[in-house]
Amino acid sequence: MTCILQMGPLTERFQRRLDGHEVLTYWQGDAEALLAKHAERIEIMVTSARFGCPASLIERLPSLRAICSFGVGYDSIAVEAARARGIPVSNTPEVLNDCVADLAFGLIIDCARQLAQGDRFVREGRWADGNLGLGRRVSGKRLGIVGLGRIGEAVAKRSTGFDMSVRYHNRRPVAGSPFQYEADLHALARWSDFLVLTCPGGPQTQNLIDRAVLDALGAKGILINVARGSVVDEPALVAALQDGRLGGAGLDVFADEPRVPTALCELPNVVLLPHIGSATHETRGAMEDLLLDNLDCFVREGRLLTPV
Ligand code: 8YV
Repeated sequence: MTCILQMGPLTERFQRRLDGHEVLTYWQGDAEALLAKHAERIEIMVTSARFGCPASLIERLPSLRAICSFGVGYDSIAVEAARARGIPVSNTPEVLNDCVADLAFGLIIDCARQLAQGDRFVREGRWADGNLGLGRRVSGKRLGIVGLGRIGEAVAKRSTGFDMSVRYHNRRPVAGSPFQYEADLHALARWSDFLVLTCPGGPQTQNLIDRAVLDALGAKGILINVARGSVVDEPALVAALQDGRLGGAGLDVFADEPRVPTALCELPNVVLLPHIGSATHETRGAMEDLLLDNLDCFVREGRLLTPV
């Protein structure tokens, strides 16, 4: 029986599939007492992009052999500290690409065509008094992608149905990509009608989208963030939207989730979502399956299927 430390709740179905292991639930009850009693025996950690794992916790678990995470992003997990101890970390890549890309496109269309605004307009009984103002066309526009990885590629694929032209910014050009690489992020923002963020979070991309990038995107530009809140300088974003220097924003992620700045909630040209990029029955099920497959493989063979 493997001793597993689980950092936060997942579905009932997931918990049932852990039957047969000893599962310690970190989020329930007194975490300190739990560690004092069991820290020495914990072999595998189950966590997620949301619950994370700090280096200080890894240090306290002398028998830890693997970390299995739910989600593709691992910026909240101390991967370097784990690596220094020879502890592999798995994530759940690929299975969520389509749903996150679908949501990015949903935000593009919502921001440009005012779906959420129009819905509020009808529900609040304002239609009888006049029409909703005009939105912006989506088809044929310029789509800039920051981070042409697996999810960025899925966003680019969807753009073909909208006859959009696509350019991207990465640290390095992607070999064999049909899309035009833009080494200068500001130039990409100036060119783009929609700038979609699909890059990883963490120190390397912290506040990558700052005031200068937002100004380059401009008063007609729309920022879409399905990556991490940390990628955007959030106060600079609020100021750009308030001043009308940026046209709009569709945000699924925030700097300090689940807290969302009140100033953002007060702006009409912003669509706000509670971090639901991967949140469909199908995709969350596939993410759970991949986490459990990693865990089973590690217990049986001592290796992970999708190590980061
Ligand atoms: C999830 C995510 O919301 O995969 C990621 O990196 O941010 C999302 O899919 C997250 O993993 C849930 O904790």
